[in-house]
Amino acid sequence: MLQLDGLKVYSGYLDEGRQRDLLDLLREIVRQAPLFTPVMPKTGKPFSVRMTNMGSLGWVSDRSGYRYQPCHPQTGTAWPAIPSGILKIWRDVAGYPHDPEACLLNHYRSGARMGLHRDADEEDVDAPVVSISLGCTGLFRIGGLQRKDPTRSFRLASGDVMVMGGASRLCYHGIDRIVPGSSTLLDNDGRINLTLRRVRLPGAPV
Ligand code: MD3
Ligand code: FE
Repeated sequence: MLQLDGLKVYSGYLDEGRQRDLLDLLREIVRQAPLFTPVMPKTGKPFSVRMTNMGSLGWVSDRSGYRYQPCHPQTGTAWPAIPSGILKIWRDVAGYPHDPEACLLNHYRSGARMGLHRDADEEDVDAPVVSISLGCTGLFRIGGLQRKDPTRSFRLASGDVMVMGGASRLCYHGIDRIVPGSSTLLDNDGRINLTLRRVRLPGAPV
């Protein structure tokens, strides 16, 4: 286990069988809430990553900005609930007494990446973010509280679970690239990352 500044990586947290079970569950989720391609605020430039969500709130990005909302931007229906098997992982590793409202599913195809950014759309920044990786390895990069701070990088492989708590919660981070051929769990060198998040402050009206 790697640990620095509230960041913990549980390498191989999910064995292959549990990775497959989780993937089966996610296929059903994507049938209910299809992947969409978010675009950058203002410019409308599409992300290379496609997304969907589970939970009472889901993260979206469009020309008007980034935000959490209760419904899918294309179907207009509520996001599917976060499956209990996924909530269990949060309860096991988050060390936080409230369940997440949001589970963002990021789907990377070969060549997809996620630029350096901070997760700053949540009110409850005392809660950690929990990430679950499936499929091809992602080259993850993390820096400091300022964009110019030095960064380090490491690999997130299928079945790895990462907890970003404490100071690391507000650090810049991104995915430089996907390592082709590193997993056969998903077709076509795909990678899925789930991020579980608290959005509202505990006790805030729903
Ligand atoms: C570090 N996702 O969805 S997960 C994101 O692999 C996001 O899809 C990446 O960054 C992915 O916002 C990285 C790991 C992760 C998630 C949240 C963090 C790392 C983080 C929040 C703060 C610091
Ligand atoms: Fe992020």
